Amino acid sequence: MKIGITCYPTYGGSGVVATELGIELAARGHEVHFISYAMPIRLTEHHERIYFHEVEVTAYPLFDHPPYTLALATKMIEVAQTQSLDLLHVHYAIPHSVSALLARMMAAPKKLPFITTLHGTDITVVGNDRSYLPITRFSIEQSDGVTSISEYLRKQTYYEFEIKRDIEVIPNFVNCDLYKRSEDRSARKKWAKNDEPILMHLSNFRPVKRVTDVVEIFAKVREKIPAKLVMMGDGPDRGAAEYIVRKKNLSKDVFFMGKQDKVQEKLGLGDLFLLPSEIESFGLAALEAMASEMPVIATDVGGLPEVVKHGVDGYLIPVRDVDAGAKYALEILTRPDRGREMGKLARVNAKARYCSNDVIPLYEAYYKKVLAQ
Ligand code: GMT
Repeated sequence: MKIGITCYPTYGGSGVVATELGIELAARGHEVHFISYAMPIRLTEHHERIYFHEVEVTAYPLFDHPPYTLALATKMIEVAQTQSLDLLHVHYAIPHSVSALLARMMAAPKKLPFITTLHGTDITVVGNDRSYLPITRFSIEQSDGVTSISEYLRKQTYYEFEIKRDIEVIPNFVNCDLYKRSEDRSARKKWAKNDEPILMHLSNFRPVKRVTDVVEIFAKVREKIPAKLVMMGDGPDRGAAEYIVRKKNLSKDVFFMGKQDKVQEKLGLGDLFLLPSEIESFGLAALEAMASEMPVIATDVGGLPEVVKHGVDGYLIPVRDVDAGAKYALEILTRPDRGREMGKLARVNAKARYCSNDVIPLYEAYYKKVLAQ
């Protein structure tokens, strides 16, 4: 198939999922055309059958807000026609599904179906804003296919938008061959000279991720045992997290790595992953950590209970409850095996349900179903 994929190319879960999906589809012989305003951040290497088409938004003094949605629709139809695309697959409803809808209308009488994949904040935060709700609902209803990355998000979409149409749950996935525990344990020394336990966090540091809670949990752990914290990613709350680290005299124990590519190389070195988000429709970073054999402490919200099983491959805590987070972290890290058994189970569970080898065929089958409609 020839598939046009649109996503936010920046540091965020939906862009990561879209990019990994494109890479996996291309590896399975499909031709993939990314259409966005910049190269997706995880598209760092050359891949056969993957192409990138940049959307340029013309500036004009009259445009206080250059019309990206229209420029994207124009690029979509141009790529669809010149590359003979079979379908468009947009990730994150706003504004991508609106652009795809316009492109489909422009393509008529030729068929150009589009699928919208809902990721989370497009429904739970942005889409639910009254000003965006009607157009988001409309573009979801008009999509030829709609998928959601968790059961939670599917239910939430029905509830918030009162939508009647089918929504297929196709969960997020991880490449289990790429994401695994690192054999090179000496690489841990750059953070933990004396082989202290390493806690990790990976996100876009937006307020919803509660990165300050990550630091608070770590500080409580550090009061009891030697440990290190590796913070991967960047975003608005990094300053606040760094401030707490300095205030608590933890600068020697906490490493702010900034935005990372090849996160799998770092995740494979950790002992415990923290994801104390306010809301999370899935929690892709938790899944990547589990595949890397790290137990996960996450909040008991949204789609996270679908990914992390409390007491089995990690623990679920209430939002803001840093005491519970620290208690469970210490319970895991002071075990004689430092949580290795739990970490191994995390990988077993991740592999059982979320390996790309099993999930990508679900997308392929869904594409075929939509094309046959
Ligand atoms: O919150 C983010 O990381 C950004 C956001 C996005 O769309 O880029 O992430 C959402 O999509 C991810 C990939 O499907 C999910 O793993 C995240 O749980 C979801 N974020 C929220 O629901 C807050």
